[in-house]
Amino acid sequence: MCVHVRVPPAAFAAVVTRDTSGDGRLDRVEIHLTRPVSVAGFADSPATDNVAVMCRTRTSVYPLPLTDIAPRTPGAALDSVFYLELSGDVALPQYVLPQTAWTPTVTIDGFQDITSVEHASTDGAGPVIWRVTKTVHDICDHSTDVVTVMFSEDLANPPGAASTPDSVFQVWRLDDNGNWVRDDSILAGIVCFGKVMDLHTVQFTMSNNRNLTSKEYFAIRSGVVPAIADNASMNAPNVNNQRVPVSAPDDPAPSLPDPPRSHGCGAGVGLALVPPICLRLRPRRRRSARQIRVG
Ligand SMILES: [Ca+2]
Repeated sequence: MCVHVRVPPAAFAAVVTRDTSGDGRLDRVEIHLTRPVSVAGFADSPATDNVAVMCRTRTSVYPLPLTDIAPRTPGAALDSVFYLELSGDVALPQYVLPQTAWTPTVTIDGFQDITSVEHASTDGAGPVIWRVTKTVHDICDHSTDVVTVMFSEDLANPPGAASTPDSVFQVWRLDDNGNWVRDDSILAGIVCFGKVMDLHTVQFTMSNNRNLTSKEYFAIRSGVVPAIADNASMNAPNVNNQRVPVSAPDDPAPSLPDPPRSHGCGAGVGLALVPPICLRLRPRRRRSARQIRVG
């Protein structure tokens, strides 16, 4: 008598999101199975039609289309870890949203070797900077400029009074040849962050009187102490986390200044004196002796 024993399908041991490009959007979901399965049977291109990656936010449901399924070990006949590569099409509605906190569900149908039970992913994507905005209060006094930095997700410990901006951020600029040049010195001397707006938004004032422009780009320093990490899973930023240009308004027309404002974030910080009006006077040209008409 011949007895056939059917091996149960592999189940999900873990499903983890990735943002390998560091642009704040998910570009990979990594699935770990409880046992190796045939790479040829699962990772063939038609398989993408049978795999659904779906993210449900509070307001919408976003399908995340696949472009490829790849085994972790190139060339292997069997593997237990596969990369579901997600489309980075900018026309997708979710492209405009930060996704590093998303935890989509994965469903795989039509493969005897793999369970068809839906599985939620865990957050494996580190935070990135999503937006940097400079607010000008007095065009004659850059030390009153306020910089607001929004991250792509909540942080475990947003930088505050104990951190300096130049210890948290890198500042980059594109030179005339299109090459990146790093210059963190533009933040030197700013002693702390002035305000933590919420878990993903912080502010500081350009108390060093330097002029931050839209030519400067911010990125997160990787490996900073205290480390920047997301609140969900303590994921650190990628080394290649994206560089975001400062949104700085054009120089506004001269106007009456705001009332004096505080520059700092701790005890003992005084008020800045703001001049009542900003006038730039050009020296009067004196007439030379030749220009004096006689008679
Ligand atoms: Ca995250």
